[in-house]
Amino acid sequence: MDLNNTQVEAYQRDGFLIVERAFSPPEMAVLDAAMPEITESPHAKVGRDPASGTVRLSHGAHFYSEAFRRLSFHPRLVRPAQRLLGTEIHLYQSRLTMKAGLGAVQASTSWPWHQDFSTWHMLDGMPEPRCVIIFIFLDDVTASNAPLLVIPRSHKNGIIGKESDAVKVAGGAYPQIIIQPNTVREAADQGGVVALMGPVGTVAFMHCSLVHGSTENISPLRRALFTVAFNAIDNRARHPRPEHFAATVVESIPPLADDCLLTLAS
Ligand SMILES: O=C(O)CCC(=O)C(=O)O
Repeated sequence: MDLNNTQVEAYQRDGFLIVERAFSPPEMAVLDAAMPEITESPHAKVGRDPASGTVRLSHGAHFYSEAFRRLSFHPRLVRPAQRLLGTEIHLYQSRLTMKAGLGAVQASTSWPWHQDFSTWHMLDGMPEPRCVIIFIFLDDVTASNAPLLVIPRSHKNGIIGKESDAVKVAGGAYPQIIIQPNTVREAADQGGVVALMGPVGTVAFMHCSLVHGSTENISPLRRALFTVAFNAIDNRARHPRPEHFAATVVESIPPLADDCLLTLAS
């Protein structure tokens, strides 16, 4: 999958781009079958919601799940990321964020407004916001099941949160710089708010400085996103956290075939 000039311009202008059905139903079935490798593996770095016990966040599945390794290095993700960043890239991080549905009253699967780059800059020493984040929709994402919300064009304002506003998120997994309400309002006055929605197999490309967040999923419909973050190869983190959070070994991407998910099934 190659992006055309209009798509690249839209990404550069808005800070995000949605490509519907980038992966076919048989490919998504391979990934769905592999989900327990993340949610039930004793080796997975899983963050559970303390109140409900449901899996909320898990980093680094590309290290131990063959299906998610193939997804993470899939040419339909790697080639567009190379084009958007205009350089060679490495895989910085992969993660699953899941909202199991029927959000328990005390549980929270919401994500406050934030920028991923500010966290990576603070915790890992990523020098510049030259990283593209790609969400692969493991479920249909609709207005019902708490889609990711983004503020278009907010990637152009640099880091707009303060380190003193960092709070632990996802059941205490790591600190994240939260953007204060007035700042969110100012950004949304300029760019509005857009929900990233689409059928299973859709992918959304997002600039690592784009302001985003999401609400609790009280619907009975699961909403799981697998996320890969590709970083420019010359933008390596100066003091990365452990490998499942931030690549400590910066390696070029192995070439995989376009049908690599289907061949795993057979
Ligand atoms: O899954 C979500 O709704 C939000 C996840 C998120 O904000 C992130 O991965 O940075």
